[in-house]
Amino acid sequence: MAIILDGKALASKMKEEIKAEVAELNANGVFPKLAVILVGEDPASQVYVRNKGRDCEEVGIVSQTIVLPAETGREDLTELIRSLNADDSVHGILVQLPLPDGLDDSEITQLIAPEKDVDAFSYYNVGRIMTGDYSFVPCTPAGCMELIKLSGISVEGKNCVVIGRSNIVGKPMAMLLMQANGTVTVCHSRTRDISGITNRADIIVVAIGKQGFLTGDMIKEGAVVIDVGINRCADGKLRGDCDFESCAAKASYITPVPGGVGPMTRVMLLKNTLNAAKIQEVSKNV
Ligand code: BQF
Repeated sequence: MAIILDGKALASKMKEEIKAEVAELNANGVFPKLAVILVGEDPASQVYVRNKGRDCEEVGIVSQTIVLPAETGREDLTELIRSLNADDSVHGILVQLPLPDGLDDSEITQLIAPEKDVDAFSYYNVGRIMTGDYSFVPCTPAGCMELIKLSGISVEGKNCVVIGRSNIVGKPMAMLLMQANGTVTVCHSRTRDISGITNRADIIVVAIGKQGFLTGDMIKEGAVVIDVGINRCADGKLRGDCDFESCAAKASYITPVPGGVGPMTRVMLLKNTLNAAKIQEVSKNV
């Protein structure tokens, strides 16, 4: 029976540390600030944005949420991001994705100044992740890595399998595991014989958005299962991409949904914002 990795508890411990660091910066006259832009009225996005504001408040990071109508044009959004880029009091800028129809997620994301890009989606920050020389990591893969490390799980030399190849999770996740000296295989919708690959994995990260995809018969005894999936089911409950019961019966460690990767993802945004503030304030003083 697997040990359940309590992301919620680890995240609140990390929050306390971040809170202390923010207080220290405050004492030196630095007030870390995050600007969050929400375009439109997608209910899930509204919840995520509200939570981001709350998280900031809890650790003493100043946050500003800017809500724009779904019909906002790219010119207006561009103008807003330009003004936030130029605003010295703002250290981090985040555009909540997905954007409504008519706005291109990746085009808009690229407008954020790299030093304020706390989601690390800009090409500059993606490139830095690729080379292993980075200050921001996309929040979800960063949260997974932190969860793995804080749980005392070693990646070095392990067979790591990432299921999913998105730019936001799968690809950067593979890079971070490689950085940590894992041997990494990335599986996706065209992969043949996924079971043959997952059955040899020591560490599996699932991020495909298919509820219950990874089942116990696909993993080996003692595997570590990190579940990134967030699927809202017909019964109103959140479930992950793995079939929890059958995987937990064989795994050594497993993350629950909710309460696993999600809370770690949230806290990594705070960490990236704190880092952004530190870096920008240092560069102001030289
Ligand atoms: C949990 C996100 C898809 C698209 C845009 C805790 C979150 C989720 C789950 C959360 C996500 C997913 C966020 C749990 C932020 C993660 O306990 O299981 C927290 O708030 N997330 C987002 O801002 O945009 C998304 C997923």
